[in-house]
Amino acid sequence: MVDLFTPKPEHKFTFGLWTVGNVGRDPFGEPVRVKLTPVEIVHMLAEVGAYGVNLHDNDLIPIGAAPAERDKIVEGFKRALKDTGLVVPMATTNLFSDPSFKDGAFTSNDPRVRAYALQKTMNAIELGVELGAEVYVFWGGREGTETDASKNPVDSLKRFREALNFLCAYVIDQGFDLKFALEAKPNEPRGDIFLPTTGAMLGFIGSLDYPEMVGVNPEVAHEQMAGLNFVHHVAQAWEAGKLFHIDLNDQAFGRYDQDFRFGSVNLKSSFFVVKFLEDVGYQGSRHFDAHAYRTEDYDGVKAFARGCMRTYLILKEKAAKWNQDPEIQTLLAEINSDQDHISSILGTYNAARAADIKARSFNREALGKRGLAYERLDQLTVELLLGVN
Ligand code: GCO
Ligand code: MN
Ligand code: MN
Repeated sequence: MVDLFTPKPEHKFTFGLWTVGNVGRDPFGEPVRVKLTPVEIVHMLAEVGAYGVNLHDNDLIPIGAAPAERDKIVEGFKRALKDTGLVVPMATTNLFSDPSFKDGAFTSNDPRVRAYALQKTMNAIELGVELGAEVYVFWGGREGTETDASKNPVDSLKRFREALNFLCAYVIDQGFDLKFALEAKPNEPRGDIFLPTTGAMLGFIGSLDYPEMVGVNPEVAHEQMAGLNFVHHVAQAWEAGKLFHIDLNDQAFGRYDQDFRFGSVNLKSSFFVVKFLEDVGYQGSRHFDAHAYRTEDYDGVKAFARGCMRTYLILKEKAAKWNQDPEIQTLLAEINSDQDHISSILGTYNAARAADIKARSFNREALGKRGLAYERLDQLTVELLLGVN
């Protein structure tokens, strides 16, 4: 059935090879689905209406593959992209699966591991650029500790900074048109991961040699694992001009890293994410970093992928409705009204303005008594989401 919410490439939905390709292994159980080839995944994504496919180097090329094998795989993959019209907007490095990275990559105490991580990343950057990627994600899954006896956190930050500076300079030296996006996560697979939130990453970017090249890739589940408000993190990243990419999925607070279908757990917060991205005119791809329940076969995986995208499109329509709803808009106008034109005396400091503000008298009691009607506003939002109005 084709309807208003049928995903199409123009919607710019992307999935990682590792997402729809997830075979359902977990710490307690073996795979439940056969492994699809990257070419099969590309065809599946085209069938469900995605725009692009993102990848880690080793999602496509087995670690340790000989150059000839690499080239053959890339050639076949490029053919699949051409046949389906899918693009590769983002690429990244797997710096977490191989045992050599068990204590981190760029923050490992062992300089040999740090050098190997640089080598692997430079090769993976070349692969990403060859496939057309414009954004390169850094998710430091193993950059952390179980015990703080093991690593000096200050040295670790210095090492991470040194690696990013090195790789930025490499990209510039190669003449690649590539931006970096740092993805924070508080824990899993490490006990604690350094720079655990998007806010921490934003602060860190200011300390880099090429801060203009580096932004963030916030993920719904990661901020929620930390018990934080995802929309606020996305907003801060956007306001800083740093929202280079986004990982959409869902997650119950306080649980393990669930990677559920977008919108499957926290509908209202998913709504505000979509509304934010659409309202500000975010132009990047809408990437889903999630996977199907372990109960599913490949029909279930397609249902999962379609579900992520349909929910996004439905919430996008709800956001447009919210923006046009007369009752909601009346309430918003009241909330944002500028009684007594006080906003004219706010703004940048100057001595006259400070004197003006000091001289005013404010009716503190009346300010405290004023009801703000956020209950009504929220209920209207909920009813709109429930399809009642
Ligand atoms: C996770 C992360 C990863 C990264 C991916 C791209 O929790 O495992 O979200 O899926 O996003 O490695 O860098
Ligand atoms: Mn994740
Ligand atoms: Mn992610």
